[in-house]
Amino acid sequence: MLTIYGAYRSRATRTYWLALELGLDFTSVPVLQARRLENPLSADAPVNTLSPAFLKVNPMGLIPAIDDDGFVVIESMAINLYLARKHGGPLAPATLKEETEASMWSFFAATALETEALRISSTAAAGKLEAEDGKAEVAAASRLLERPLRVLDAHLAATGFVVADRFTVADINVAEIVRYAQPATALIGKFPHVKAWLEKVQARPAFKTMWERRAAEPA
Ligand SMILES: N[C@@H](CCC(=O)N[C@@H](CS)C(=O)NCC(=O)O)C(=O)O
Repeated sequence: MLTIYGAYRSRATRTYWLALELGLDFTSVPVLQARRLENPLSADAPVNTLSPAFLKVNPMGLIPAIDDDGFVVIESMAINLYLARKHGGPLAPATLKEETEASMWSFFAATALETEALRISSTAAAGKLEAEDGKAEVAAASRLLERPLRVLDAHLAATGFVVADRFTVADINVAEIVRYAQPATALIGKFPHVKAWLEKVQARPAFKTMWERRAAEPA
């Protein structure tokens, strides 16, 4: 049995989206980010990233984490690459080169895009996109995202997908990071292939199911 520890309002979305695409039978154990709670260690606090029971699963205190029949994996990119490889099918890399490209673009997204993209999503979540300090924050993050997004845009121009010419786990891993920058519409508008690809992958039924579940969680 596959258990996913996480919350739909967290990086666990990428794992939930993949699990839904693969049609996996999984149990979701809700684990909230400790920073959302006033007193995460109080006896009546919901299970969170600082709860002793969860720290036994992931001593880093971060979500997502999975337990697949006793095999525990942390780090969202590794989790997704593992699940895709295990379950195969068109979402999984089919060759060593595809597997390497899937890893390459996943690491690219996690290292070249995620930090700055999260600055944009945090600004949007704080309702500050129109405030002066929010605009400055988005402008600074956008400047740093231009180069990697230009590289991704040029890459997507070839097939419209991150790896090969079909939708794979790599699209999920990269799209769920680029999504954090989506509130910066002027930035995303500069990259037509990125914009079209995001619209295409976010129209998938599994994404929509994940998104509805996310919306059902308290903000
Ligand atoms: N590199 C890790 C990062 C995981 C991470 O930072 N998760 C956040 C939620 S999005 C978390 O658990 N934060 C703990 C907290 O805020 O208490 C991954 O991709 O899995």
